Amino acid sequence: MQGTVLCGINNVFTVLSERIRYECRLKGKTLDTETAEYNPLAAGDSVNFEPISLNPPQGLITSRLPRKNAFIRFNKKLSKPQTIAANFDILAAVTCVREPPFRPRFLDRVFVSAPENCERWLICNKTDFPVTEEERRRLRGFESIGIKLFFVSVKENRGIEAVRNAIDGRRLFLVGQSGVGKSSLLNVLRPDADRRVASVSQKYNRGRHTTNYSLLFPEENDLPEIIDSPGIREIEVYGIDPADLRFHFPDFAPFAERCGINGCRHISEPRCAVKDAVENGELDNDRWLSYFNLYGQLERRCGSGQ
Ligand SMILES: Nc1nc2c(ncn2[C@@H]2O[C@H](COP(=O)(O)OP(=O)(O)OP(=O)(O)O)[C@@H](O)[C@H]2O)c(=O)[nH]1
Ligand SMILES: [Mg+2]
Repeated sequence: MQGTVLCGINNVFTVLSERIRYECRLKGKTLDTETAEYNPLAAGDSVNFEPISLNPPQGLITSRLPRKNAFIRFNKKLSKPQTIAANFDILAAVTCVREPPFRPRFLDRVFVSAPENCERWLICNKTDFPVTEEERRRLRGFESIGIKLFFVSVKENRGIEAVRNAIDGRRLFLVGQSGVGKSSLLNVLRPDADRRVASVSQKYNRGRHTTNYSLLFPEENDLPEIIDSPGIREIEVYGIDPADLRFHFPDFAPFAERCGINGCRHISEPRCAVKDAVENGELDNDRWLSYFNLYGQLERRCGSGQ
């Protein structure tokens, strides 16, 4: 049988197939996937499985079907790639400007890690807090690289309808730092979800995030299909050659054409038009810093063979 992985906790996976939720384990110790991964299956994966009982519904997963896409980060602690979600149509980075503070460079890393074959959204929640001109400018910058921007407040129920309408029957994946309100947003889009939310100070006191595993809420009763994920503290990008990183910064392209050196890395080369654009304010210095930091990270990892 085929089914969809809703979640996986300690190698027990909930697989939905024909409206029945099966509690599944892997058949054998590991799945035959291409690379050494921390988790071979993530919320959103399609799998083949053998049902072993119906009461309660249980099964054994035999293989993973080819993925359309995935959101993968490099887990530094485990030294392995970790898949947060798979097979989604829209990746929505959720952010806010206060509680927790705005971290645009974190968002840069999310979008660099996003697969190409999905729509990209940026949802700025908690707009009941004032957004400064500087913050607004940085947020608008994402629009210029093809990201759809929403301003919402779950607390004041503002902007939610626009998000709901834009989903349009597709699978939405919510990702972002802890405390920005991913689960709160999910709860208003899917009142049946009833996911636990907690204040940032509560999270801090508990020393961990409120949501601790990715969970897919499948399409039901005309409600949108959504994957909620645990807050990510850091994103180390994965699977990008440092030389290709510049293609993930399309706002650099119009300037890069004028660089003095063919294949300029925009790091320390002379006559670099990207650096010039940063210096004369045509390009955001913070965007270049993101690029510079990521370049270093990728190069170090390349050098260490990971
Ligand atoms: N002021 C304000 N607070 C909000 C808003 N939306 C959510 N919150 C609060 O922000 C806190 C964190 O919300 P969560 O939904 O748990 O955040 P999360 O992104 O799911 O966090 P993790 O599960 O830890 O990744 C809660 O106290 C929410 O009530 C909003 O629009 N405005
Ligand atoms: Mg959450």
